[in-house]
Amino acid sequence: MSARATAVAHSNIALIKYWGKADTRLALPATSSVSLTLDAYLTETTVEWGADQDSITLDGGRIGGVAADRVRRFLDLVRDLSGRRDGATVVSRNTVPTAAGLASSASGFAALAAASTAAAGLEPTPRELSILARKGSGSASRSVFGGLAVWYAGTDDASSYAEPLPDPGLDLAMVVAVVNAGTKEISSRDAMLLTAETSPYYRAWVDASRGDFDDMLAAVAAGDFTAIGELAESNAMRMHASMLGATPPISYWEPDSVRCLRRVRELRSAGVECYATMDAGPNVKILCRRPDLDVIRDAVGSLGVAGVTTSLPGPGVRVTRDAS
Ligand code: 2P0
Repeated sequence: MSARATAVAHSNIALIKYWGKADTRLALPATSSVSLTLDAYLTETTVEWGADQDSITLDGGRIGGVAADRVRRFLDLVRDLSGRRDGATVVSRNTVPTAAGLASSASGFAALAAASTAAAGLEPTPRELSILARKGSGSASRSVFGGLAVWYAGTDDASSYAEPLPDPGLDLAMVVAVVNAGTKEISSRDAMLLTAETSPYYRAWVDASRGDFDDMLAAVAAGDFTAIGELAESNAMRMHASMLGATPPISYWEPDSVRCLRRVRELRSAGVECYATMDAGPNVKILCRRPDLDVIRDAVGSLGVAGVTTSLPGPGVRVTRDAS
């Protein structure tokens, strides 16, 4: 049987953020989160078992160091599940700028989870795949699913998984203002740890985000776009506030980030309903409804930022090829 498979996964942007772990060893988050999977950014990964040792190629270049160790440790999990003892050749291609706060690890580990298990002859359920992807990168648990997804924090390995959140015809869309697609100075993994260990605002973040999560589920169920947007924006600002309280302080913001946030407020004042969210990077993601995509893209584009991308909700992870 072929020991090779290719999978495609899309990135996701959290509307209620994951920022901090309850259990580092098990990769359990401190809080539950909600996200929107985007069609604009994806990772395609091919895994072939049967090598002497693991090798990892990303966007045409062999990777080593910490990034390769992280992939190897993930492949160890798949070896444990499948009983394989051989190495894997991993070839991955990103349309997401890697490590720029555009959720490259989310699409990356979701695609790796699907390709590596399919290539090993495993047939995980979507929930099992979400649990596995979580151990590569927390946000990857959500990229297993398309559209809106909810990741329950859980209390142990089996109860920390994502699943689709029914969308009552919200017609959601997102404009991504790329302020800087370069690699960030501090990884989200290190930044959330530093925040949890040193910020006096971390506990407040956890408490507030738990309330935001419950309110977001209610807002989605009610199809209330205004409540969804207001919650997403305030939850993101609260996450960044918790980082500013760390020692040393963490700030991913750049001047153009602030200009984009201001433009979002101006658009709202002008009657275009849209809301901003930011992750572990300077880029600003603007949640809106599909008919407003073009006017928002033009309004943000006129600021002269590095790039503007529009996106509709994207699909869940899928295995696209398994023949060798
Ligand atoms: C999120 N982020 O919910 C939050 C908001 C960044 C800001 O999930 O350590 O790369 O691999 O579990 O998933 C980024 O964190 O961290 C992230 P690990 P991950 O999308």
